[in-house]
Amino acid sequence: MKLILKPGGLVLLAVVLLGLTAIVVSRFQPSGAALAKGSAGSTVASKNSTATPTGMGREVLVNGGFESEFAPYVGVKASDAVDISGNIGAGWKDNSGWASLDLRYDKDTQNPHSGQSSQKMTVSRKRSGHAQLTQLLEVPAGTKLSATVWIRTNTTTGNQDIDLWLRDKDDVAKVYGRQIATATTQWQPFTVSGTVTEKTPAVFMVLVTSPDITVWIDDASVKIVP
Ligand SMILES: [Ca+2]
Repeated sequence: MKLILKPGGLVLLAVVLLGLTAIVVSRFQPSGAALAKGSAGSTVASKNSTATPTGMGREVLVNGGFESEFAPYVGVKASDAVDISGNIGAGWKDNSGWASLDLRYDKDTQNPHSGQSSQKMTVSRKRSGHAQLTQLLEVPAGTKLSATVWIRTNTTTGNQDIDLWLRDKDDVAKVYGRQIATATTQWQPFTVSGTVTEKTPAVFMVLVTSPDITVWIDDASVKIVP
């Protein structure tokens, strides 16, 4: 009797294993896909950072230097009023699909702050909303974060059209930190810090609020601090 059932048992075991594998894959995919948008390297880095949840001084951003591959913009556009195109650094994601503006992302190699490249954002014809470059931060509630990012613009005088945010991914009212960056044509570092209070992922956001501006971003960093 046992000999007759054995092949059936093996088939059942295989089905169960396949089912478990499907569940594990489906659970990991959303955060990985949201972070990487087609970059396998960033997905792996994201999982690695999740595997070590604590550690003072640990870098939680992926590809802050914009030296990894750039990938074509892929996102949901809420209406025809938004036109987003170009290439975004691996690990980063646009969140401007709900706005009414023209926005182009480019890999820039002319004048990076360090390395070989920086992220260029060109905003034009903005009528509502903001251009938003974001990256999810997989850290537990209670984590204090300190963010730094180097920014320059095409404007000759300092402007206040760039907003740095640390906030909850879903709840726009849960703002952990905010700093307005007065950027110029020269590379300058800007910082923002805050403590994560929610269990949902946090997000680091560079908001470009000007209706007509070009911004370059490089050497971003978000670290866990005491
Ligand atoms: Ca760089």
